[in-house]
Amino acid sequence: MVTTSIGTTITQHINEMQAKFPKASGTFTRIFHELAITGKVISSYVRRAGITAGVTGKIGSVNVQGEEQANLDVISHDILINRLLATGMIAAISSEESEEIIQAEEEYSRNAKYVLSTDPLDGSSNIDVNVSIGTIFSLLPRITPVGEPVSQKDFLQKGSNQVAAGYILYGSSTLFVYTSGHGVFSFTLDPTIGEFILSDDHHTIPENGIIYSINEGNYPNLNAGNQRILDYFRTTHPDSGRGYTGRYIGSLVADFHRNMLKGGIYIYPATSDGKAKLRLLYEAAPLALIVKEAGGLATDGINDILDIEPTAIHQRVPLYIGSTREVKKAQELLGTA
Ligand code: P6P
Repeated sequence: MVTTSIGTTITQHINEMQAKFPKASGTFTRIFHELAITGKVISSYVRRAGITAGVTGKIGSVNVQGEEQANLDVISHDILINRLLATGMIAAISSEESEEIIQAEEEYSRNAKYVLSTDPLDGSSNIDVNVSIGTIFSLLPRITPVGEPVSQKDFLQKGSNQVAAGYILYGSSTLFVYTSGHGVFSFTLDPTIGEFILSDDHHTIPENGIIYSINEGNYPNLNAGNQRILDYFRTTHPDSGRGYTGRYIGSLVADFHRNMLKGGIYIYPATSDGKAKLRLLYEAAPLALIVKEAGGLATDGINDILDIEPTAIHQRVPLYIGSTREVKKAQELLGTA
């Protein structure tokens, strides 16, 4: 018998989640519907990057991070900003691609209850070589009074204050993964019908793994503690008597997602001069909320990522994130466990 069921769409899922919370006003639901649409639109650009003029390549400018901007960075930023602010449910957005926070223009948005931090397209240096890339988002409750302009302090909240976080992975398939504190849900985009279909309704990360993900080329620039970590993962898997398996494709969302499924650790340490690369608000904190909900850990080497009080919207932090055993081992080797 041919099944006619297409499974649970993200729309159904979001509506069902709202129904579980009688006091829910539907604001959250509206935001997530729009995030799903945004994922589909960005995915459509990513999937035809090589054949649509103006999508690949660099635009000849650098973002606030001093990183060259790819066309698709700016396209993704524009899509996300326009669609999410148009909901009237988001008061302002902080984006990797914009030095300043972007206030909603519409008067009605001044009363919105949420702000959003985002990396619209992380790993964009991989676009032209067809490696998976991703969108990361973090939803925070605003703390300034509604009706007043939003300020940076609405964004400078600990990661544990996030009401939701997620990523959209443009890989061999397009995945939408999120948590709002009630489990980690994963949806796969069915391109034949243009719908995200529920593919995992309670994702957990293995308590331990065999994978370590780090840019090995940074070894000479690492302090002794981080070199100890790298030496360990290269040589000493506790169950096999040899080393872990190195897997690193230089795209955080893709590396993180693989380790969420297979278990292991992703590390982007500070260099010995103390410089970190990854951003707290729209990379480390949202992924930390997801991994914690999935049973894993995320730290800057000393503190739980979710406990860090941000001081700047583009603040960078070292990141050790993944299975509990490997993250704890990394902290032990750093001497901070
Ligand atoms: P490196 C991409 O720019 C990114 O922010 C992450 O997606 C990725 O894991 C990391 O930087 C790669 O950095 O220095 O290894 O090229």
